[in-house]
Amino acid sequence: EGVGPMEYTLIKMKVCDPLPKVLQAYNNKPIYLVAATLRPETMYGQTNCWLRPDMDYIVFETKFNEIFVCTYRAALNMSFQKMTVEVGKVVVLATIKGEQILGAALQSPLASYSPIYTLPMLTIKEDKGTGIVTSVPSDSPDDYAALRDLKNKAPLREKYGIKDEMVLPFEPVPIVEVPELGNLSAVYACDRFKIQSQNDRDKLQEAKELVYLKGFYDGVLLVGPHKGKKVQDVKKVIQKEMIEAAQAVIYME
Ligand code: A2H
Repeated sequence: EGVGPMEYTLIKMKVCDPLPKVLQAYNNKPIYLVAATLRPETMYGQTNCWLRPDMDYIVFETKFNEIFVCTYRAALNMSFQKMTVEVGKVVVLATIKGEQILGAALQSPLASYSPIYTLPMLTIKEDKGTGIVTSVPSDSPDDYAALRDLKNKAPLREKYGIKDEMVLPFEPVPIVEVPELGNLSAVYACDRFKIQSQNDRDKLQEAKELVYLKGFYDGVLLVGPHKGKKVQDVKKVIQKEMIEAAQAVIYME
């Protein structure tokens, strides 16, 4: 972790009907799960959204009459970044557990799959980002390992009430070509470091470093209007396009 604030892109993932029970009271406004990412240019490859089943999330309203779901900690940061009506104040509409919104259908910006579903990831940290993570298994070893766990382990799906059709049809999408690592660099890295599951923390760390650095410096986009351009040249451009389309916002912590 560097010194000073870190800039994330918050991706607004719209909750579709039928709304989970705990969100039904807010159906007169658009409801978003907000995911913090460092890689806005990879949103073409989203296959699902990760939540931690045992973690608390809050439901609150932004100053633009939208409902956001994320950790209280992140909401408070957002309020200081002028995203709520009153700076530094979050009006908590509800506190919910991640497990209460597992299996929800979402529409997420730029994703080629629609809808995608909220699925459990047990390694999400409470003190980073929003506690909600968008999943790009083509380019993120953590996401690939966790998605593969759910695909391979029916009991894990059953434990959290996840239906097969929320997981099995979703395959990593080739979106960035990385020299030597190919067009599914996270899949390549998980194979090379022989990662068995999302709990292989040390090997996943090595895989992440390899994929993240090479992806940023040498990656070339394979899809969308910026196809053929280098990741480092389009990251900011794609972030700006999503912000202008009200699909994303900048978030610092
Ligand atoms: B990244 P950093 Cl394609 N707990 O987004 C665990 N992981 C979290 C998190 C939390 N509370 N909040 C965010 N993250 C993930 C895309 C991505 C990401 C790709 C490749 C690498 C990558 C799609 N998932 O991150 O410690 C989010 O996943 C590699 C580090 O602040 C976010 O960006 O550097 C990244 O970790 C932020 O982690």
